[in-house]
Amino acid sequence: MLTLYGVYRSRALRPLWVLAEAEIPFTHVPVTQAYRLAEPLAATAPLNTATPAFLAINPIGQVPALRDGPLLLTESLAICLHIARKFGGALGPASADEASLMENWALFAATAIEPLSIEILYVYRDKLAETPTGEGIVKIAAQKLARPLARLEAHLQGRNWLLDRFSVADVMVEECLRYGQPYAPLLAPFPNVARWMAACQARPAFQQVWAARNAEPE
Ligand SMILES: N[C@@H](CCC(=O)N[C@@H](CS)C(=O)NCC(=O)O)C(=O)O
Repeated sequence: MLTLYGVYRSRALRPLWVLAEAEIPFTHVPVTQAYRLAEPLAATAPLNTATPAFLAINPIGQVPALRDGPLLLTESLAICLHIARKFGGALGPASADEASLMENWALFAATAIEPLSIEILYVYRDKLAETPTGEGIVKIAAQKLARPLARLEAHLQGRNWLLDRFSVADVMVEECLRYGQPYAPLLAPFPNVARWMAACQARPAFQQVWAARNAEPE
């Protein structure tokens, strides 16, 4: 049985979505980020990323983590790839080349998208979007995202999904790009990307994990 550590309001949402897509049974341990703990959240989160019990699982003290028998993984996108490859049927690769393609999209998401989109997320999370500093950070991040987004836009021309079907590649790239969505103008020049994001987020499994996320305390 798989055990996934991490609340829905974290990068654990990525593997939780993959698990929901493929209806894979698993044990969920909702570990909360220690930095988010303040009353009343603390009362509902006895296990958090700073507790010794969790640090024994992931010494970096971050979620998600996945245990699959003797295997322990602590990177969200590696966890997504592992679940999809081993248990995910068509969500995972059907050939060695597809496995390479999915890894390519994982690294694109982690290196070209997430470091910039998360800058946008932090500005909105910290309610700085209306300040000159916040506006500056968002505009620069959006400018830098234009290049990877143009690449994504061209790839999605005439395609519904990143591969020839919905797969873990879509989950990984969508989830990394979602952090930039609070800045509405971000996707305006990229209609294929906007259409694909909407299609990803309309999937019943995404809706299911998103509802679970929204049911958690902020
Ligand atoms: N590279 C890691 C980053 C994980 C990460 O930053 N997790 C955050 C939650 S989304 C966390 O656990 N933060 C708690 C902390 O850093 O103390 C991954 O993608 O799995």
